[in-house]
Amino acid sequence: MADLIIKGGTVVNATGTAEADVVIDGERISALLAPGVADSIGIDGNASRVIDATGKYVIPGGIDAHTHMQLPFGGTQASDTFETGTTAAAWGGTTSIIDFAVQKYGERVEDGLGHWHELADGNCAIDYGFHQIIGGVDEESLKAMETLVDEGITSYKLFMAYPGVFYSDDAQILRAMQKARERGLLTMMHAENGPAIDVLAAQLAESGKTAPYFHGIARAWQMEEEATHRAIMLSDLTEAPLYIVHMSAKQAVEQVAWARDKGKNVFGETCPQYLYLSLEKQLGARSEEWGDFEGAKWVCSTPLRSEEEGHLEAMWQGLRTNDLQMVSTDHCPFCMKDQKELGRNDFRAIPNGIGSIEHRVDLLYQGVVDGRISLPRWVELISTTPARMFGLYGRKGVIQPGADADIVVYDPNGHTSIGVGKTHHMNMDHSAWEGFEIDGHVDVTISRGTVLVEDGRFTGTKGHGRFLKRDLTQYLV
Ligand code: DUC
Ligand code: ZN
Ligand code: ZN
Repeated sequence: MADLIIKGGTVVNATGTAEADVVIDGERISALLAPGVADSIGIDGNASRVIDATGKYVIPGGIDAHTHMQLPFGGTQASDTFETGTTAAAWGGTTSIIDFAVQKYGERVEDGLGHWHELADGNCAIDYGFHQIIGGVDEESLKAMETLVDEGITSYKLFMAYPGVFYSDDAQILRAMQKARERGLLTMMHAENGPAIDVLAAQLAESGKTAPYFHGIARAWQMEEEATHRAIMLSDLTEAPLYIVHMSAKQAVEQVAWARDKGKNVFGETCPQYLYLSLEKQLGARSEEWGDFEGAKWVCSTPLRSEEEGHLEAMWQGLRTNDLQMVSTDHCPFCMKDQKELGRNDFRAIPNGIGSIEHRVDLLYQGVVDGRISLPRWVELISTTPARMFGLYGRKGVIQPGADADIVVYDPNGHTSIGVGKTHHMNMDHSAWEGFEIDGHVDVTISRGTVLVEDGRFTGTKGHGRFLKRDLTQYLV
């Protein structure tokens, strides 16, 4: 009769909670039943499998809308492959990712996208979609943007940072936004003033300030606030909706709040590292093994910011007030050995990025335990809003009949220790989250009706994950 019933749990959607049994047929949810109904109509005895979720939350699988598997960066590439990264994601309760296909400067967009399919197709343990990085805005790439929607790619990313690598100037941004407005694409922006940052970074390095800590000093909050404001004004002019990625400065969030109060279609994303980790605590760290260089583990852009200056608190507040709508990881792992080490003598050569894909669902749940967000808001942040923002809602992001059976059984009485050493499944020789203790645990992860993780074992396979052709953002209609 049914293939799988998840029984006795509390179903949590973004709209609230309900005691219900979830019935799954094939890859989809077929029914939600009030407690006792499955028994009384006899589905229960006939189901191929019953998972007991008594005392646990049954939530839609996490959607991490900002990941960088195998991103070429700083003379190396992000250390997770699509296989290792999506396997780690499943361990942590994430059942879909949206990764960034890269068009490098001088490369055709179609070729960059084709390469990304070669890397991902057949290798993912969970479903995956792509945003498109446009690394060089010119006549050819503007033309290529016209067909992205047909490929199921409804969002693209520009960089106001990284001159000489991914950087776009204001004229290029304006032209890309005009094209995005025409085609319905959502513009995602890395909003930091790259040219000014590079001057500051060079001045610091030349005066002998080469430790990882100075990465955070060079990438001052003013650089994020200014770029965020400039992106908002260009979006306003072109009427192209705007999504600012990985926000960490409270002043930049104020810019987004200002734009939203004026009714503009501007959205903001932050990441777990900007909620929990700080410039003084992590980048000021010392260890016997790495000395001053320990801080390289936390070199990412935008940078970790000062807790004393109130940036971390402002991110939590933005999530409460909905001035920030999204929490993605910006998962971009690099090992210390041979990768972060490249910048041992100069922070400018440290590849930028932190690996968190396995921990996002847990880290946000800790926000519920700590009284910072509600249970439904947790689900909204980890799953429902990413689904709506990036054209997946209905299929993903909700537990309801007809939706894909992407489901996590989460134990609020369980515990997750992100201990020292290899207590995670990401392809990294360290963890940015070492020592974190979470008052909750991902017990079971299910993707389209297939159990990927249970009883502390991974039972999924690479190649299970399918490419997600996405609709236009559902946030504007
Ligand atoms: N920031 C990072 O930390 N890593 C990858 C690219 C980016 O913008
Ligand atoms: Zn970025
Ligand atoms: Zn990124």
